[in-house]
Amino acid sequence: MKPITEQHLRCVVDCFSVEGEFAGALPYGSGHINDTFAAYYQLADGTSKRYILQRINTHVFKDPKAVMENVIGVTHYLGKEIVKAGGDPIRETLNLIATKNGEYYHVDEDGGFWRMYIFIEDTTTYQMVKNAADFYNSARAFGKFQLLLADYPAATLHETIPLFHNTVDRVRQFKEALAANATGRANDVCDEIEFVLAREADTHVLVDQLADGKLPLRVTHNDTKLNNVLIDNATGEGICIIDLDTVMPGLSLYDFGDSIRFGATTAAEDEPDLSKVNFDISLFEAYTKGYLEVAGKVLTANEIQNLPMGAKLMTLECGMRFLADHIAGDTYFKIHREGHNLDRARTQFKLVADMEQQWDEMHKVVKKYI
Ligand code: ADP
Ligand code: GN1
Ligand code: MG
Repeated sequence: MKPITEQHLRCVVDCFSVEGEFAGALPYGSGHINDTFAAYYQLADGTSKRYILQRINTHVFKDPKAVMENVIGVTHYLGKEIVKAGGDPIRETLNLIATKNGEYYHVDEDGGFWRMYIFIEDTTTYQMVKNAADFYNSARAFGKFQLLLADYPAATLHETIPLFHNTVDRVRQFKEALAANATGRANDVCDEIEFVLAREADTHVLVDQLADGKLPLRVTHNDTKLNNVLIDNATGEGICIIDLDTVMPGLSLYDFGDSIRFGATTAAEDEPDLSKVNFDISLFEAYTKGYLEVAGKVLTANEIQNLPMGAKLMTLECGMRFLADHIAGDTYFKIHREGHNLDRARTQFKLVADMEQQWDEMHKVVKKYI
């Protein structure tokens, strides 16, 4: 996608209906996909206010209009549910800012898709779990998100990335990247490739149960990283779930599993020193407790039984995606150094191996909170 100049940003923000004088925008956050900025405005009373300004990654989201239809539908629905429950719809869900044309997105002259959200102040997003309490609180927030959307008309949602968490299809895509070997890098990562291929049979476990009607399709978030929940600075609670581009029908196990792969670990997702990367069963327990306390009442016995498998498969899948992108030449995830996607892939595989070693303990933890 085209680099973004200050001039370009000025033109874009001018299309949104915002009070005050635009004072500049700075890159914000550490998402791997969209271009995110904090846009600052000077108000007449001398104070300033900021907004989140984002350019949707149209290489990843091929139909950005469909993404926006989902986001509009889901945020409006959540706003109403939050009001019904006596909550604050401005802090507890994302709120889109309209453009001067009364739309919720602006398409620039290069075809870039832009949107703006109210900036939810006095919150923090963590790139790594600092303590079990934050992780527990994030679990409750993602559990609540799923409950609030339980009656959302799923048929109206667009599948913004087809087969997003279909682990069987992810293996197919992985093999495609291997066969193409666009960078020649496949030759240098034989152990990692072998690690994935040795677990190919596992990748069928959840997909097959979904096809056989043994696991229910729900409205899920599908990108439940810790940095996609805003933690309230005052209360420590997970107050708002953000990054709604992948809200689609999916499995509860995808949401549970993706949180575990990112959070129940002793190191960052991209830690190059694998001796620092370990699956942390006490963090797994904190998350399981929080998630089941809130979402447990609607989950089936079979979903609960499969929580460890959700964790393992989402971790394997993510590792496979990072490795495929490394081999393909880093065309999907943003990278900030040479070999970044390979480092990311290796942490995921280390976590998978650790989970396999602690498989029985993981099941024991789940049983404790049923
Ligand atoms: P990406 O899809 O690239 O991950 P996100 O939508 O997650 O982009 O946004 C990136 C970061 O911006 C988040 O991790 C969070 O720190 C911050 N952020 C996004 N939306 C808001 C908001 N409405 N209020 C405050 N911070 C936000
Ligand atoms: C991406 O957008 P972000 O950074 O929250 C990716 C997720 C991966 C994650 C790995 C649309 O999430 O699927 O799990 O990176 N999002 C998309 O960190 O592909
Ligand atoms: Mg994000």
